Amino acid sequence: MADNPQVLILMGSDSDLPVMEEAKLVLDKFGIASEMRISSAHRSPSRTLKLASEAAGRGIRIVIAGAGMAAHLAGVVASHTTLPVIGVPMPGGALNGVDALYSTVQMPGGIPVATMAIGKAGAKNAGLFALQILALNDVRLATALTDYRQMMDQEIADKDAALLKA
Ligand code: RP5
Repeated sequence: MADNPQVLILMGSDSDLPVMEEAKLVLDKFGIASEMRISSAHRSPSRTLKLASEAAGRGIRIVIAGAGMAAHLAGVVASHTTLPVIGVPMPGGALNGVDALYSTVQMPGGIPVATMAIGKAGAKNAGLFALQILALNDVRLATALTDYRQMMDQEIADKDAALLKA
């Protein structure tokens, strides 16, 4: 378990882990400590309530919540904390994540969830979005994020140059 995690990465099932690890990878890359936990809005509601309501008191600053199917995890967490909650809809199930996308994004006015794309791209962006929030008060992190964008830009330029030569 990481010391003093700033970001709590929650997921509804261990089957979500291969996707949600993308968020942790990004946070690790930028040196931000996070904690991954499993709790379900439906199968373990009391545990979910405890994790959400105690998060701020433990020093957590942002919660990333990923769940699939009738995905209520991010919304339930958001209803029990005023920390920013970033939702990641999981792919899979009969509707391959569209159910989770709608369940996560369609929050009633008053309890926001910042919803990312379905699957690994969404989990990666959840990590980056958390970093962007933390960077508001962290110049080192803001600079690292600018460098990351420049690196992506350079990668595209390199691929374009290689394609031109091929
Ligand atoms: C959701 O149901 C979980 O977040 C997961 O995406 C989905 C299926 O869970 P398992 O049946 O694989 O545990 O609550």
